[in-house]
Amino acid sequence: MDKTFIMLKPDAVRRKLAGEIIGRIEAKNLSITNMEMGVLPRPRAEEHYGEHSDKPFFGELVDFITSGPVLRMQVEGPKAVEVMRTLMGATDPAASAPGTIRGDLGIEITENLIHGSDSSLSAERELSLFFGND
Ligand code: IDP
Ligand code: MG
Repeated sequence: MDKTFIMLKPDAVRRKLAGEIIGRIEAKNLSITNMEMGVLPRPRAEEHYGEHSDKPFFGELVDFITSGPVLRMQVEGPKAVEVMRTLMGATDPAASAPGTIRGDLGIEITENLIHGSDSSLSAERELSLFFGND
């Protein structure tokens, strides 16, 4: 079984879409094997998004991701990383395909509802950062 790190962003929680999104993950027959809710401390958010620290949108991204509670999950299943990226859709919800979480539920690039690890290596790093395992 593969594992990935998924985080429902503050817009998803604020808009009460957590149930809708979790429903899609479960309907795909992936398993949620750890879950935690809370506001990310800023240093933790900056570490999580460290790869983007030199991008012009970094400050906005960290402001947004710390703006309210997020729901963090460990999700397991065959090809969990790739399957979740497919369910999520492209980064910009304005361009994500209909049928995907971002394509169906979002329209702005910052408020794109969900984070999912982009590789097994990122998944290990992110699961270790948030849940202390890999
Ligand atoms: P991903 O979430 O699909 O993996 P990344 O390129 O890793 O996309 O970017 C991380 C997050 O940064 C995105 O989910 C999005 O919220 C935000 N982001 C990415 N590109 C832009 C941009 O051009 N402007 C504003 N925010 C952006
Ligand atoms: Mg990414």
